[in-house]
Amino acid sequence: MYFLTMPVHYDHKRIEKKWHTIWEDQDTFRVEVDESKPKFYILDMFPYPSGSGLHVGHVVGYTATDIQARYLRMRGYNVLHPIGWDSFGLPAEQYAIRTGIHPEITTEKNISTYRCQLKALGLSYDWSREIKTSNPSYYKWTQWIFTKLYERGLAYEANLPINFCPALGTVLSNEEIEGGYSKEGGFPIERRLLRQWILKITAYAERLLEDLEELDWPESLKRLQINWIGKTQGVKIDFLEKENQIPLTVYTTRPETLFGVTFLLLSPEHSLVETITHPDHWSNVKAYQKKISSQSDREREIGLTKEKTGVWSGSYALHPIHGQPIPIWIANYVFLHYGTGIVMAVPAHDERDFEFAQQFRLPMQMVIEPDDPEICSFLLQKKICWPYPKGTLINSSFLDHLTVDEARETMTLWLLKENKGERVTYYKLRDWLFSRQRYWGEPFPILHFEDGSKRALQLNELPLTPPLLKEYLPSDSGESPLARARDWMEVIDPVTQKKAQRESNTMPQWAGSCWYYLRFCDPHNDREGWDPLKEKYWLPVDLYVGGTEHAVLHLLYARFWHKVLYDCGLVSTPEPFKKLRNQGLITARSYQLPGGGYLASHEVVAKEGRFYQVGSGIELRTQIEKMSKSKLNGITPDEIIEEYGADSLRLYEMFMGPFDQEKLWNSDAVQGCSRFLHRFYQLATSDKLSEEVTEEAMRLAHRALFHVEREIQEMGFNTAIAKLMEFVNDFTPLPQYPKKALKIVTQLLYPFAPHIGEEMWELLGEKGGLTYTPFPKVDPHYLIDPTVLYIIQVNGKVRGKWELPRDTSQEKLLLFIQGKTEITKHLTLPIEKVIFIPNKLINIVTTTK
Ligand code: ANZ
Repeated sequence: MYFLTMPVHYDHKRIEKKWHTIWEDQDTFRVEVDESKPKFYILDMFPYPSGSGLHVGHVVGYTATDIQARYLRMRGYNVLHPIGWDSFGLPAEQYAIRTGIHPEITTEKNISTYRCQLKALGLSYDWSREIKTSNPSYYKWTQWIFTKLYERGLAYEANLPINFCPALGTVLSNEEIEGGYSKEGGFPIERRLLRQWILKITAYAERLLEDLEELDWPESLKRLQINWIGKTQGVKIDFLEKENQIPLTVYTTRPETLFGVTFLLLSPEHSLVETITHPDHWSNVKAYQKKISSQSDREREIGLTKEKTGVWSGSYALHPIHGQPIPIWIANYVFLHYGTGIVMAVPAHDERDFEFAQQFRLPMQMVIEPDDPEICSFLLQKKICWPYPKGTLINSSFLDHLTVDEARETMTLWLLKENKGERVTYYKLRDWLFSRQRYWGEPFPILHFEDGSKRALQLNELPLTPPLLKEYLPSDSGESPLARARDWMEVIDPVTQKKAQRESNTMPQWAGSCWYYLRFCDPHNDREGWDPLKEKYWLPVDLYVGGTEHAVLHLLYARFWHKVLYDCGLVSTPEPFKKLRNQGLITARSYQLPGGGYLASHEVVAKEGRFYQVGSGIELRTQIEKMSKSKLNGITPDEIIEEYGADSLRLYEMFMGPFDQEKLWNSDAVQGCSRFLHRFYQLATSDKLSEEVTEEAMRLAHRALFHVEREIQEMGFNTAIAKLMEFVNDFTPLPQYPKKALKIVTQLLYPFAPHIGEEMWELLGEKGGLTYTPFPKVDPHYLIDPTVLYIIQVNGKVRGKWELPRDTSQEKLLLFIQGKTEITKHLTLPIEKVIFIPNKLINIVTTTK
């Protein structure tokens, strides 16, 4: 009996260490351009090496790409699978401010932690391509790309109202603030005017939109990008301020509602606010502007459904058609950077304007009548808004009786003819605020001369490294700490011999990640950012995997830079990332004491669905949320690897549920995966192993192959693993373990659990490792079922169902039936005819008497 033999212990520590050494010594995953092979470029969104190291949530994406990489190598692809570090960033600088320790030192320490963690997972990266964005040999090229943008007029300076955080001493982007406070540290934000570098991403709005179509990205993600770019087509209409005839141009997508305009709205930051405000109202308006200045546009946009605020300017504008005066207001829901920053308000047909009009008791004029008379009379009675662009025009002079669509076109043509309007396309996308007042970022390769002119540094002057500082705190004026290093800031330009000042701003963290996938093609090139031949071979990235937090900005910024490089003739594809997939979030339970303060899971006991502090017995509040260091609910891969090994961890991460969905972590469940690997390992060490092939074993192996391969291709990893488990269940009871069958399934296991995969391959008598062993091919013969379910009918009534050998003939079937009383009892009358459908059904028709 086979279970009498002692199971061989699956020693994950020994096996994983052994294979790490072999892979490292043999440089197994190192790749070079090889024109004889098809290429496949698999990229992870490279991490920011934070102080807390990796938690198991990060591992989901890394494991998925590793599975793909290992699978495709066996399929004969030349796979580029690199990793590096997005190593500029605010936390290291904040730490430097507190401790005086140079960010470089902190960053390097964090990187070694990350590197060890990733290596322990057995990820098949080509480590010879490791890069970090804060390395001068890397950011030399980030600076060089900036000079390309500058030369093309895509980088400019402007004084902009920005979100300034006095406590952090820096400008923050809209995404870095929440509710008027910085996300990092929770400090208050003010709006200030500062000289900034801005990148003209809006010049690429249309292409960024259009080219999305060709990409194999999740539809939801494309939609986010489409909305962010926010293309609209409408009309600009000229109004005049009554007193001084100051032109006020509004942007509308609904010109047909022009007769329904009852007031105009200006954005609080609009440059015309002061000019058009009546002097008696100026102090009111000014106070209002100050109040608004602490909120960012995006926040106001998100707060759209919330409170609408505003103030009257005391002035009027003249309606462009009938010339009646209409009041001009200032309102928080009008954005400076969208359209013209001035809106014609139509409260009867726009919900925002309706709410505003209600609040400030402003008049309403209905100009569209819904076609349903019931709704129409209801609206008239209740005096509420009809926001749908459907119905017939009323109260609108020459537009009366037209449908909304007809009226829109008629009004547009009228405005064009009268020279009172023009057609325009607008994008919600705004230019990219590209400078930060920080130390730990790429310095701008720019010299400012005394006469106001400037020059971008040439390639031979790069990299421009920042000065060594002792103090990293920005100055009170909001200027970057670099501005304090006078020796570094003030130079005689070697090219023009003129006195010059360096730029004290630095680039945002986004910069380095805009092009890192290009550097991976040729990471050690010191003459060029990348060799065009290597770029041509490797690009585009065939599969890009990362979290949804980068769904908009990183991807948009990287696509923008790529397109600029494409226009410069420096890259060969218009898009960088062909296929993209997002990993789902891993959540974990957090436990909080009633008075605040979190506990780690080992300090908690569970009883009947409730949770208590060990020792004290105090009941805890619990929540399922994103893993985080501060909530003590983060699990590190290290602790799981120590106990169960990397293969079990990898397998569990993939088995938890569909790759792109949110999943709840459960450390205890890793054990199940570990047990499964143990059982798998027993097969390869069993004395039932045989050189002979059995039909049954091959059938199980080929069926597993068929399903698992398909699932890998579809990123259906959890179902692939379920199939492997099914295989082990079905295979274990077999009397013999044909090696040939086991080898096939070992190759299937290898992408998921590569260490044990390699070890089993060796135990099965193979040499030379699995990485480049050709992947097995499905033999369709084994997919065909040897038995089929036959339905037996008598006179059209089902009397029985049996599993019988495939291709059983009619004669054999009738013979079989003769032995079954449950059928023969219905066959008392002579048989008239037999209807036989091979591999399906037999219907025996008898005479009626
Ligand atoms: C009159 C009108 C009547 C409008 C109506 C809408 C409905 P989308 O379609 O999202 O592009 N708008 C224009 N500029 C704005 C700004 N800077 N801040 C806030 N809102 C602004 O939105 C276009 C519509 O948003 C425009 O059409 C304008 O209101 C408003 F029944 O004009 B509409």
